[in-house]
Amino acid sequence: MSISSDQLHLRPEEMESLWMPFTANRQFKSAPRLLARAEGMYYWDDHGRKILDGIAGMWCSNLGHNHPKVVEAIRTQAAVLDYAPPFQMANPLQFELANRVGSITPKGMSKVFYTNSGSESVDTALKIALAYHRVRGEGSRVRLIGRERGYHGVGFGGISVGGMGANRKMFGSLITGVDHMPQTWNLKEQAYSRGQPAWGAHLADELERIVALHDASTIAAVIVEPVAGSAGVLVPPVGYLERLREICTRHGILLIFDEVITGFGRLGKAFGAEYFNVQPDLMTLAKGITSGTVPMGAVVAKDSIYETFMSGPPHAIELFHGYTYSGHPLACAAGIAVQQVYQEENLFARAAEMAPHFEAAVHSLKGSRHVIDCRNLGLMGAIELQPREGAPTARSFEAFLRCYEQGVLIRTTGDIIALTPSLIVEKAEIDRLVTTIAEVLKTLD
Ligand code: PXG
Repeated sequence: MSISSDQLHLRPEEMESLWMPFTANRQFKSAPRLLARAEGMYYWDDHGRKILDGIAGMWCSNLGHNHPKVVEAIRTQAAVLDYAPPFQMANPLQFELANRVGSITPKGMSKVFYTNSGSESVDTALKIALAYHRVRGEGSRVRLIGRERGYHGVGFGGISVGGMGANRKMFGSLITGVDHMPQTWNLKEQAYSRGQPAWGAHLADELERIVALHDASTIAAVIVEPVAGSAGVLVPPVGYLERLREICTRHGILLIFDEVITGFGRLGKAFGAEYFNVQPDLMTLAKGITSGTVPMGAVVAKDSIYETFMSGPPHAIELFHGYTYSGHPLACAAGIAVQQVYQEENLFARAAEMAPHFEAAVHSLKGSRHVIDCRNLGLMGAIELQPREGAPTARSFEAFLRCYEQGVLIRTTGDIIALTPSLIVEKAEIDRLVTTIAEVLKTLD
């Protein structure tokens, strides 16, 4: 299907009504970048220019774009059942997808609660954690612990436990009773780590300090991303997650893994929990659950947590929480097709096979102009640049714009370039990503 470029070019006045998210609106509208079509590893812009997608859309299109089986599933479902209410009712696809997701999660963790985004998944998981302790008669466990540089979406719960200053400072006092562990990345000790850094497991002991300060009896849950994504691919030091797990278990605190990015093959396994062999109590999912095709998120809970809620009279609602679009039929149809293709095409294993080539490619940028660190795990990679004197983030944003001019889509956060290709990426495409970045860095002040 082709769309004529006449239909797509926008005049400035046609862009006025839209307030764009996490975007420099005026800069964008003065030089818009419009994506018109996609297939596999590529986008095409409104001029018909082909663009290699180095970031799986935005960490979500794990299957690559417009997989024919997924397109067909969504198309078919749209004509069969457009919507069904999810409270006191259900549609059959909800069960099928929950069973599929529940079959690849860690053992004893098979209860799937649907949301529509990562942010909703995080707020849902935090609420489940608080409610769980209350149902068990430990209602004093109300504190939530996050981590500096954590990204847990943009809901009030998510920004409260999150650790990105810019995402928090405009929005008042946030939710109370939150504390933060230190982030785990250290340039001096960890620069150019391949995979997990050897240094830094002791940073988990900061949780012990926080527990001593507040007392375990006041703490409900700890939430971390197994690998921090948005903050620039901060890979957990060897032994760090194991120590967090041990401290949480010892103090009766729930451990939540935010697997919105690390889920569905990003690390070469179904989930970070499997990759690191550390089991959380709750997991938050989104993005790869439908490979970004239809908005959807989910929280996966340990069976024992679900069972704890199933204790009141059978006619009573156990959890006063949910969304109009929880388990939307189109999202479920997309999710089922996506999970099938992950399996048929063995894509998680493929990502694991591709990871060494990706690692070598990311680290080939060591020595390139402005580069101060390269790091990676699975199909997540970051290249950190020296910020320009007096103008932080300017250099990486220029790198983004120039790569885009060269037909390569990357993402930047601060002065960090992130790469996170779809699981179908070929070696030659990985090579093109890094050679383009290397060439662009040469041209930057
Ligand atoms: N948790 C994590 C770990 C995420 O990465 C969310 C929650 C929120 O998901 P929603 O679906 O509400 O956006 C995310 C989202 C980037 C980038 O380039 C990453 C995300 C979103 C936008 C940009 O780093 N992750």
